[in-house]
Amino acid sequence: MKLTGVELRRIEMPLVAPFRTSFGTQTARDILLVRVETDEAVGWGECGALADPLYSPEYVDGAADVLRRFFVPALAEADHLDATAVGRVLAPFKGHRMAKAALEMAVLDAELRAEGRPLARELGAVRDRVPCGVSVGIMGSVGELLDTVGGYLDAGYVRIKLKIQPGWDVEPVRAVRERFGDDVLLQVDANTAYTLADARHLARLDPFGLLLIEQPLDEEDVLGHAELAKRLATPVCLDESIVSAKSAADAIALGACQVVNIKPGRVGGYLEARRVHDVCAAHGVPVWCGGMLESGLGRAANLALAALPGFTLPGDTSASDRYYRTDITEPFVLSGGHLDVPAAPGIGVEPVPELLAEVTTATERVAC
Ligand code: OSB
Ligand code: MG
Repeated sequence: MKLTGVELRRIEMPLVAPFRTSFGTQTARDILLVRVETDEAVGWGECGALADPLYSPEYVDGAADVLRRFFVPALAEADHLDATAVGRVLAPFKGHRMAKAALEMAVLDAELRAEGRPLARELGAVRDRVPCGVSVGIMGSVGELLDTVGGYLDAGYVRIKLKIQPGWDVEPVRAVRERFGDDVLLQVDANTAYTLADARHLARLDPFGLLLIEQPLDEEDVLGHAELAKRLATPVCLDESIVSAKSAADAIALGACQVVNIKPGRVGGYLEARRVHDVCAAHGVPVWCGGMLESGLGRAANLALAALPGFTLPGDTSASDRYYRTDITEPFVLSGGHLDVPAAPGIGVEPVPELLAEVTTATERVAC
C-alpha cells in the first residue's frame, strides 16, 4: 500500500455520567481519530490519549502535534506501507505510544479491509464474544456507589472494578461485598494513588477476596510493586507501568505483577499488545483488556484483542451505553454479559457519517 492522505479528526463526546478517578474527573471525551487513505483502502484509528496528561504523559493536543509534525510525514516516505512498517518507521521517535498506536491502528484497518480479513482473526482470536466487566468511578457516597454497581450487575456485567484512592477504598469495597455478596468478581484500580508506606492499609483489602488491585503505586515504582506484592494476598496487576512487551517481561521477572492490564494505546499499538499478551502467556500471567473510554472504533478493536486466548479475565470492554448516549458506530450492546467480537474485515465497524459529523469539533488534513 501507499499512503495517499491522512485526516486528523477531533470529536467531543459527552459521557453519560461523570467518571471520577484518583487523577481527576472526566465529563466528556475529547478524542483524536486518525483516518488514513491508501491506494487500496481507507482505515480508522483512535487515539487513547486523554485531554490532560494525568493518566499518562500523553495528551490529545500533544498526540495530534506529534502525528502531524513527525509521524505522518515519516510514514508518507515509506513505499511498502503496512501495519508492521508503522512500528519500524516510527521506532526512532521516543515515546508517544498512544499517538503511534492510533496511526498503526488506522493502517492495520486499511490493510485488513483491503485483504478482506477481520482484525480478530489476524491477531489470533479464539472467541467470537467476550465477557465484559465495567469500571466504576469514585462516587460522592457509598449509597450512590451501591446504586450504580447494582445497575451494572442488573445489566449483566460479569465483573466490577472500583476506582479507589486514599479515603475511598476499604469502605466502598466492604459495602459492595456486603450488598452483592462474595460471588461477584470484584477488583480495584488506584491509578498510582498510594505509596509503599500504605502497604498495611492496602492489606485491609485482603479479606474481601478481590481478583486484583490495579496499579496501586507510581508507574515507575516497579520494585515497590514487587515489595507490595509480597505483603498483600490480593494479586497485584499493572496498568500504567506496562508500556511494552519488554517492560511486561521485566515486571513479571521482578515479581511486580501477577496480572497485566493490556491497553493497546499504552503499549504503542495492537501488534505490541499481542506481544505483551504472548509474553504474559509464556509466563502463565493472566491478562485482561483495559480501556480508555473509547468510541465504538477503539472498542471494536479492543474486542478483537480481548478474544485472544490469554485474556482469561473479563476486561473494561463495556457496552457503548455505559459511556455514551450515542456512539459514533452502531452501538455495542451487552448480551448475557458479553459483547460480540466484530467479524467484518478490518476493525469491523465504521463511523456512521451523520453521527460522526455531529460530534466533530475539528478536522485537519496532513500533507502526505
Ligand atoms: O486506569 O483503567 C484505567 C479510563 C481512563 C483512563 C484510565 C483508566 C480508565 C478506566 C475505564 O478504568 C476503562 C474503560 O471503561 O474504558
Ligand atoms: Mg487502570
